[in-house]
Amino acid sequence: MSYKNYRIQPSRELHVVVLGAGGVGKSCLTAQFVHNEWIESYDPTIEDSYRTQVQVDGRQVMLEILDTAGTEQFVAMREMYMKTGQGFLLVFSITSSSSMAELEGLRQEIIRIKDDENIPMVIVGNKSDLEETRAVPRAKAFGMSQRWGAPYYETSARTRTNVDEVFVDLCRQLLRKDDDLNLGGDGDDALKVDGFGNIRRSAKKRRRFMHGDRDRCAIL
Ligand SMILES: Nc1nc2c(ncn2[C@@H]2O[C@H](COP(=O)(O)OP(=O)(O)O)[C@@H](O)[C@H]2O)c(=O)[nH]1
Ligand SMILES: [Mg+2]
Repeated sequence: MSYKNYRIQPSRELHVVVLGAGGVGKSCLTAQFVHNEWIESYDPTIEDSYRTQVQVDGRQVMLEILDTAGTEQFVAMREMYMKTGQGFLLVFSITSSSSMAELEGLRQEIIRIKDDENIPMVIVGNKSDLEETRAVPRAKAFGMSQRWGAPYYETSARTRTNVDEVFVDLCRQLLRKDDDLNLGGDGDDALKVDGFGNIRRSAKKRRRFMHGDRDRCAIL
């Protein structure tokens, strides 16, 4: 074996959290992604985490996915998973405007808890197979995507449309953030890791990162 071309590709572990109102399809999306199966009816109170290997741009990552159920008895528990989570899928159903409105509060909470405006996120409009009962116009979701600088996908857990794409996009954002850390400079551009393994970016770098992010537009 030639050592010249041998590169160590450490397996990274990424923690993502699936958030959104009850009934939008968080568990169905997670089951489709992790197990490749459609489950018609999920216990709405089950909150569980899943580990799965994912290949992202030729890199192997171990993804830990927390499928939340909004059943936390203590605010502290919710804060804990928001702290540990490195990236978030914010899911609503295209058949429910209120489920989209709920994402605003969740995003604010994530930003507050992590004290970072640039947490990797993907906005997911699920149940795209139910076009005939759509309640959220695409333009409205696009608007939110632009405002938040987060990509928007419409998915169907039922038909498996865009299911892999949303998880892979989130992993890609996390890897990019991780690469930034490894390349990290010093002084004003320094990146710091807090006690939870989350990356903190200096104000200068944060601004640059945000502007770079404008290129990421909504994808369907
Ligand atoms: N038509 C359709 N129904 C879905 C889809 N995803 C979930 N559902 C249904 O929506 C309901 C709630 O799904 P679930 O994953 O339990 O929602 P959760 O509370 O967000 O975890 C179930 O009856 C699912 O069958 C989808 O993409 N299309
Ligand atoms: Mg569920």
